[in-house]
Amino acid sequence: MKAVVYKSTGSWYVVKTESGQILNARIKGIFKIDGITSTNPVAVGDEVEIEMENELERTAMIRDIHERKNYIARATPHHNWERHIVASNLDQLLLFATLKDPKTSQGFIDRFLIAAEAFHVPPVIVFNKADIYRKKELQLFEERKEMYNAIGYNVLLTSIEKGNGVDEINKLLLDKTTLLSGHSGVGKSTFINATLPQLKLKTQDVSGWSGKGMHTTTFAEMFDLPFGGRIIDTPGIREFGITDISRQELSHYYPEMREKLHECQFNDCMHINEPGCAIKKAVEEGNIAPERYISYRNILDTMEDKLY
Ligand SMILES: Nc1nc2c(ncn2[C@@H]2O[C@H](COP(=O)(O)OP(=O)(O)OP(=O)(O)O)[C@@H](O)[C@H]2O)c(=O)[nH]1
Ligand SMILES: [Mg+2]
Ligand SMILES: [Zn+2]
Repeated sequence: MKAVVYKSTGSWYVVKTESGQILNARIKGIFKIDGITSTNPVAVGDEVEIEMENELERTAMIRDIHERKNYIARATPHHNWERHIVASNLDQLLLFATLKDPKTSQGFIDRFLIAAEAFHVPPVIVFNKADIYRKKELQLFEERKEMYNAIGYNVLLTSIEKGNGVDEINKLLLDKTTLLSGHSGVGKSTFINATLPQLKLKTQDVSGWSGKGMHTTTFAEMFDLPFGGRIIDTPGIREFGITDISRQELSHYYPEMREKLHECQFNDCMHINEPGCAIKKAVEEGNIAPERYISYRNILDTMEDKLY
């Protein structure tokens, strides 16, 4: 029987069958998926073959996994930088960021965008908590929006708590499977509650950000949207470790660099200080945002430390 994985705790799963039945499922024995070594063999979004175990208790056994259309993986420090499949079979990524309480760094956003490019899943960036932004943060938002729009990324400003932007996001979610990600405390679960009030997902209490980095959501979980589509809530992440990208390839995942790479004098140019580098020239001439080039160099440096 075919089913889709809606929740994964690492040791058990919630799956939904084609007829809409919700079951608790486990994996039988050693489960190996060809070509992929990850800390979790089955992820949210996976289509699986199940076998009923106990009708009364609504339990099932996962027997097999169907080929993934795509997936998002990240490296985590908890597992010696081994890769962890966050979710699979996605149409889009929704990155929640904030410019205050907590502040999402540009480096974090860029790492996320690199993953989106590498896994071929289009991203949208949402800057939430607009209600607490002052002049400084609003100005920074405008700069970021302009920078990311120029290279093809959609950027929104929302205040989920005030109900601003919820409809706008929902329009983007229609009939798609969307992975929601971002730091802890940026309002991911608050957004899902705004769209699906009957869920009453746990969100950080106190009014806002305690600064302690407490994670409220602990497992990835997918929800059906009433208007069509699905959204996956995930636990907040501190950093997005990039997997399976070599230093040489990194610039391919910057869309604004990708289109100029072939103009570099050397085809193994790393765009650091090689002669005839088209990327450095574009930065100097104002055609590539200096902030993006700086993030490229910073990420390149961390890759030397084998953080990939
Ligand atoms: N000021 C303000 N606070 C918000 C807004 N949206 C959410 N919050 C608050 O931010 C805090 C964190 O929200 P959550 O939805 O729990 O954050 P999360 O991203 O799900 O966090 P994790 O589950 O830990 O990853 C809560 O106290 C929310 O009330 C907003 O637009 N403005
Ligand atoms: Mg949450
Ligand atoms: Zn170059």
